Amino acid sequence: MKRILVTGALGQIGSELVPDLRSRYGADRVVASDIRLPPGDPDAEGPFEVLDATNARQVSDLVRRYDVGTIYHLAALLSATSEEKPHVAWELNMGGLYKILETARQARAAVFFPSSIAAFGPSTPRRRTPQDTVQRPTTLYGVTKVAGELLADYYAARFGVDVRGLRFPGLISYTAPPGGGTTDYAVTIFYEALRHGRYACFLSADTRLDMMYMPDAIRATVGLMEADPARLVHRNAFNIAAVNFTPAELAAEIRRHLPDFRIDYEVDPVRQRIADSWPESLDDTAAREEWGWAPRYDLPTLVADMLEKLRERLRLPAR
Ligand code: AKB
Repeated sequence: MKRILVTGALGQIGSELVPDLRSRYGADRVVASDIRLPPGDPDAEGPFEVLDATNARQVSDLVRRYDVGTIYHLAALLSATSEEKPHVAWELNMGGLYKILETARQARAAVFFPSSIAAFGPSTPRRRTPQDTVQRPTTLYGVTKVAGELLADYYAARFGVDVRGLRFPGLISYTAPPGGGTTDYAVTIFYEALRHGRYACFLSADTRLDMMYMPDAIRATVGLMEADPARLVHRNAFNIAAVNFTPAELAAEIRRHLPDFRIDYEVDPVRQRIADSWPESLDDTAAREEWGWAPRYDLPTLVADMLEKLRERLRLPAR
């Protein structure tokens, strides 16, 4: 049976997607890969390979060696790091995707590509942003996401590659720490609340954005890849939405569990500018109608679960 390859497996999504795929399809069928080795035994839970996704030879050798039929291509820089290192971001986010799509075309493999709310810009309708609308992002990360969506659709239409994508909102997880995103505040706030009882937020109190708990993001990813292709009108990439809040609203919900928690605001102008260029909320009707998307976590259940799981992970005493 064909195997599954995950690039960027040690990142925020990969850290939870790989175990989920292994429990669904079998540990040996899922090859995790990243630019670096994980700590400990890399093959403890299943096969692991060091892979530079921008190296076409490495990608095609690996796909051939493991007889890969599906690639979840997660290796990318996030928005804030992409603004710091635009050239690296272009190389990895676009160069990597191109190499993956080319390999997929030759190997007749399917591809999952994560797009983002960052694929929209200030001229996009800000509230309940439609599935098909203006996409003129003003961040390099956003430019790579729109270009990626278009390239993925091109490979589907021109070469018949089964490539599908999601426009992820900010993702919240207790497994992997955040890394270089604008929505990272919504993860760091939980660590700081539990450890120190206070947090200095780099976005302003009223910055409203869509967010999603990682278990929903993983279900969406697998749900889309398992969807009947005959029902898909869209491919790259679907709006998906789950939870919508501002830093002040998230802090208020955390305070229901930790009444002494305090939030201050030390706004970072770069990340604030990025967040202000993104939609406040997305309309995910197409995903609901075409493949049955529906989130399970709302703000209260997300916060309660996140605090409980993170407390265990950080080995903090239960309250
Ligand atoms: C980021 O903040 O860069 C990401 C995203 C919204 O794509 N979490």
